[in-house]
Amino acid sequence: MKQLATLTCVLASIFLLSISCISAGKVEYDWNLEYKKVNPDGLHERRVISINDQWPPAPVKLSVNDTLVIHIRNRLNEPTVIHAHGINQNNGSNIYDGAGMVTQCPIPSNYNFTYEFPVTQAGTFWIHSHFKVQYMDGLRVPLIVYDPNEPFEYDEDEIITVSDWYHEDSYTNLEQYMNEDNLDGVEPIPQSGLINDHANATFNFKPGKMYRLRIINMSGIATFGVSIDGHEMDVIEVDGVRTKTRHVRSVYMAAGQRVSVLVKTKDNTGKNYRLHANMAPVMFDYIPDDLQMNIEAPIYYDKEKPFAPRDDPSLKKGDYDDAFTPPLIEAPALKADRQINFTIDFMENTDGLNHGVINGIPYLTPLVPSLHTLLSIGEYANNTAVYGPQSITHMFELNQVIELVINNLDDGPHPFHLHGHAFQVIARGSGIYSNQSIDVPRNPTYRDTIGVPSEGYVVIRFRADNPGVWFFHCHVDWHLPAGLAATFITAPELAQETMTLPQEWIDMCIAAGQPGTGNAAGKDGLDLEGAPSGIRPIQDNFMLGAIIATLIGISTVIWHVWVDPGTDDDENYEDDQIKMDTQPLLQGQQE
Ligand SMILES: *[C@@H]1O[C@H](CO)[C@@H](O)[C@H](O)[C@H]1NC(C)=O
Ligand SMILES: *[C@@H]1O[C@H](CO)[C@@H](O)[C@H](O)[C@H]1NC(C)=O
Ligand SMILES: *[C@@H]1O[C@H](CO)[C@@H](O)[C@H](O)[C@H]1NC(C)=O
Ligand SMILES: *[C@@H]1O[C@H](CO)[C@@H](O)[C@H](O)[C@H]1NC(C)=O
Ligand SMILES: *[C@@H]1O[C@H](CO)[C@@H](O)[C@H](O)[C@H]1NC(C)=O
Ligand SMILES: *[C@@H]1O[C@H](CO)[C@@H](O)[C@H](O)[C@H]1NC(C)=O
Ligand SMILES: *[C@@H]1O[C@H](CO)[C@@H](O)[C@H](O)[C@H]1NC(C)=O
Ligand SMILES: *[C@@H]1O[C@H](CO)[C@@H](O)[C@H](O)[C@H]1NC(C)=O
Ligand SMILES: [Cu+2]
Repeated sequence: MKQLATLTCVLASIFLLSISCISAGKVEYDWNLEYKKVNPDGLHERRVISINDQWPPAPVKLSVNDTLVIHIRNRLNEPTVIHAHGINQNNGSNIYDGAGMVTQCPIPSNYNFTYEFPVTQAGTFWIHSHFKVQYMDGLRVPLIVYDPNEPFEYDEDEIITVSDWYHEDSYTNLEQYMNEDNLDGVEPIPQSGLINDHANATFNFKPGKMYRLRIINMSGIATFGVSIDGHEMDVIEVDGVRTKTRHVRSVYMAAGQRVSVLVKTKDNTGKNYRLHANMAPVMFDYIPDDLQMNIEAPIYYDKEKPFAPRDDPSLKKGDYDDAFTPPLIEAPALKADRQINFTIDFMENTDGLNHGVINGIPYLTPLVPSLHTLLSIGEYANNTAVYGPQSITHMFELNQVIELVINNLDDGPHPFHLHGHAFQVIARGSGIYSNQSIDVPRNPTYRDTIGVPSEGYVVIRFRADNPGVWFFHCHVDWHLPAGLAATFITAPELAQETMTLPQEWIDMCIAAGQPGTGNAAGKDGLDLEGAPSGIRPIQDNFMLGAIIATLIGISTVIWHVWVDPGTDDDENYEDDQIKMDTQPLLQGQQE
């Protein structure tokens, strides 16, 4: 059987049929990672990470219940690690989650490594590097999981990616960002926005058809509003979760989020239209004069025909809400067993750098990946201390329902992503959440990435039903090395019983000169000497009291919404404020 599959692969390669080899539920890819020079915005040539000498890389496609196999050959002169964003890895495949120094050591240069895991969720996902800020060097690929029993009907299925684009490589940008001269934490501003990884992407629509457009936000930082002139859209999926059909004129998405919409095309080919992807200014500390915030791509019915006029921007204001897209399969809000309260902020720390902090502590990467620690530390695995003084570890019992409150004191929004689970979005609002009464939705949004508004909060709930180690972090790529991350561990004893740490994983750490087993310091038991620690905000009590007093004072003021209200030159979001507070969640019941 295996040989037959190999033969099919060989034949497929000879006839250049496909780079994937599909056999008996196994979908296999060979990825040769190398550098390549590209110029997708036509403004500047730069080095990217290519897959099989191709950039943008071809999307990964498979069907639900297939096993995805990716053989990585790292021919870069830097390490890498690959994460399938939104895939829950809940079939004992935690070791393939690909979060650098959380579930594995990065794959060293000139090293081969194979990912292999079953995929039981259908929908729109993406695969990206989870090593430092490397995905902004182009190592990011759509991952589409088809369902033979798809409940929605459509004729065509297309991918639209939106992303920001930097001319500098990510290491140069990171050096400038995490720098003593950048105490305000001003993030690098991209030079362009790309649709399908190109400045001049075009689309063709056939008349009288139903299209499913899978929109994926692969940005490092930019948030976009996406719309099509003259066409309406029905949201049917967020983050790999089918939703009740929701009629909108535009969708906006934070980094990491995905939305599928159904679009009925015109029944004649008389005109062509434009797809818009407008970057929301709220994510940027400043807007350079030469940055094109509003990008467009033509949608052709017939290239000979004229374009329809652009829509009146007022049609497209904020009718999509990433916290209010109830799932198709209704599920009431989970009853929380335990509450965890994360207060997040950015501030100067004792190392002279601006860090993101959770309850006053910046995340520091342990010397041993946390999953390696769990699987090699024996009876200490249920002690959060062994994962490191600053890995911000929280431990859950199997099937405990966790209510996680994220209070954001920062004046920028942060899209948070949980590995290994989707979560229910219970509430989102301005100011501080401190158990005040909220209208709990009847059928809460269920997704894996949610925007936490500036100076606002989000309350999410999830069932800790996935034994192992799961990263929880801001998906603004710059904020990961800045420390806006935490480690969640579920049922460590059960994880030890059901998983083993393969020698190959340990070897990869050793090849990089790091310990592959033991606690966060690579030692036994509770001896944590040498584990990264000691970086703390300079204002020790981090002025929480003062900041909260201010926040409570302004909590009645309409806040910066997650989707930015816009500036004068941002035609699609000219409304100054969109009041979202708890409004979208009102139709729920008081719990
Ligand atoms: C996009 O099209 C414009 C106008 O035709 C052209 O000047 C530019 O070079 C193109 N950009 C790329 C990246 O092909
Ligand atoms: C995938 O597997 C699950 C569990 O075995 C099964 O319930 C489901 O019907 C399968 N889906 C498809 C499309 O084969
Ligand atoms: C694999 O995933 C399916 C679907 O989530 C679940 O029903 C099954 O129990 C999982 N198997 C293991 C070994 O975790
Ligand atoms: C990695 O795999 C390739 C085939 O894909 C092989 O040619 C190469 O020798 C392998 N390298 C190492 C270091 O094992
Ligand atoms: C993608 O996410 C970023 C960061 O949150 C955001 O600024 C950008 O607008 C998003 N793009 C889209 C199309 O929503
Ligand atoms: C941790 O595990 C040890 C033995 O494996 C057990 O004695 C201890 O009670 C556990 N502690 C907690 C907090 O679960
Ligand atoms: C979370 O912590 C913050 C800061 O200490 C506090 O103001 C807030 O009331 C807490 N919220 C909850 C739900 O405990
Ligand atoms: C909020 O409720 C939780 C659990 O009921 C409790 O532990 C916490 O102290 C409360 N926080 C505040 C600020 O009331
Ligand atoms: Cu962030």
